[in-house]
Amino acid sequence: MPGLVNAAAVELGASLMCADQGDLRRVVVDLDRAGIDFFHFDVMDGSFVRNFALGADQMRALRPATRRPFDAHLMVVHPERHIAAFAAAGADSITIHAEAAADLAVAVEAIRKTGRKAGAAINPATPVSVLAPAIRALDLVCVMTVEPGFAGQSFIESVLPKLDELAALIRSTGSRARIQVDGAVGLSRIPALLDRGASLLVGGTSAIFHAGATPADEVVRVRGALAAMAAVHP
Ligand code: S6P
Ligand code: MG
Repeated sequence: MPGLVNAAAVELGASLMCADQGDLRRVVVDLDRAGIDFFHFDVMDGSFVRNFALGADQMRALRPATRRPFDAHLMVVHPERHIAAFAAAGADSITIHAEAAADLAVAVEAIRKTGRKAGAAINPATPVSVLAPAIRALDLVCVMTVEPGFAGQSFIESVLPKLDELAALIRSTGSRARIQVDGAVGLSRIPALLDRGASLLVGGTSAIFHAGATPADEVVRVRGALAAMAAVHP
């Protein structure tokens, strides 16, 4: 369905695992001033994925640096055990992986009880159908377009039809869930993602954090491109 999402309604997040880990507070302050919409915290336990990344302590330490939303993406086993910690650390939304939850609907309900927005993520090979039991309780669905674990990978094109399926599931169930896309989201891909219903974009090395430009300048550039898209396709 072309034009499903207006570019003006799209929110751009910064994936902090891609930032200078020695200077995260300055990065957060700079991106806040540059107009980033949310901060995406990749939480990795070395078990669900073969890497380690941010935890609740970093989130708590960074919370005073910005009022913009903190989006926790838990790539961990037993995600149910960690919901309370991220809620207490200042997360505005908490996303768990459908593959890791013992019972997705129960885990999503546990997130909702904390008062935070509830998200579910699916790996590239995971079918949209696993979301069905929880879809009406979800605020967002994170569709991975790379294998979780590392930044700087190639976009997996075969995931695109799942966005259409997900948009159809959301429509048919009356869910209010927004579609987030995470993995190799570069500027050239954004129009196709919007056409398929995505409205939350996670910016990593493909969009914001790379050599040759400051992250703040890249946020301004991507936001400018989104504004231009909105003007062309209002
Ligand atoms: C991957 C993680 C993502 C990455 C993001 C990086 O496991 O969930 O949030 O940080 O994909 O972006 P890029 O453009 O380097 O793929
Ligand atoms: Mg992520």
